[in-house]
This record gives sequence, C-alpha cells and structure tokens, in this order.
Amino acid sequence: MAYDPENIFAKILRDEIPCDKIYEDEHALAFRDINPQTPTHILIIPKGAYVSSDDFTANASEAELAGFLRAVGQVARDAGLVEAGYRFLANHGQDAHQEVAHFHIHIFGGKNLGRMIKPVDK
Ligand code: DGP
Repeated sequence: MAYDPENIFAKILRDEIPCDKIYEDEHALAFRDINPQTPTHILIIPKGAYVSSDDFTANASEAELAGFLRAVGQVARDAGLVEAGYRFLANHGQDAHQEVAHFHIHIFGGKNLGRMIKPVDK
C-alpha cells in the first residue's frame, strides 16, 4: 500500500490539524487518542512516512527504529505508567482494523487492562 500524505496523522505532523501533544523529538510525536479506550490512551507516531508496522519495520533506518522505540518508553515513563503497568500495541492491516494508514503505537494504561485480547471465534 502506498503512503497517502493526506492521512490524518500526516496532517497532525504538518500542524494542519491540532492534537493534544504530549511528547516530540527528532523521530516521534505523541498525542492523546481522540477516542480514548482507557484512562490513559496515547498514540506515538514516527515522523517518517510509513504506512504501518510492516512498512516501518521493513524500511525505517536503524536510527528511526531505535529513536522511535526509545520514544515509546519515554512517553510511558513521562505518563507515570511504569509502576502500575501499561500495554502498547500496533494494528497492521484489515484483520487488525487499522484505521489510520500512518504507523502508530497505542499506549494503554491507567487501569487494570485485563489479559491481552478477548478470545474470538477462530
Ligand atoms: P488504529 O485502529 O490502530 O488505526 O487506531 C487509530 C486511532 O487513531 C483510533 O484509536 C482513533 C485515533 N484517531 C483517529 N483520528 C484521530 C485524530 O484526528 N486525532 C487523534 N488524536 N486521534 C485520532
């Protein structure tokens, strides 16, 4: 899938639409999810144009990969989630219901999150 520069997170990166920004560095931007699923629900996106986790892990440079993952940890620490715990995940593609085609990691926390994902029919 080709990267669409008009996706909503690309617009956030270009400051064309607002976000509740909580962290930014050379490689990553973090902001609150517009539709939070948990008391703390943060999205972290790379600054580069990557469609999904598949694109990012295949094509990002070592510096982007390392910088982005470091940012995820920093955001969780800054949000005070380390002691109680948190979860991060990335949706790739249709089966995972990825809605926005710019790679992003969700950080969930602020409550007991239960165990992993709900069982579904195989
Ligand atoms: P995913 O299904 O993994 O692609 O999740 C996309 C998330 O992005 C979803 O939790 C809602 C969030 N989202 C969509 N549009 C916006 C927006 O304009 N601003 C913010 N802050 N979050 C958004």
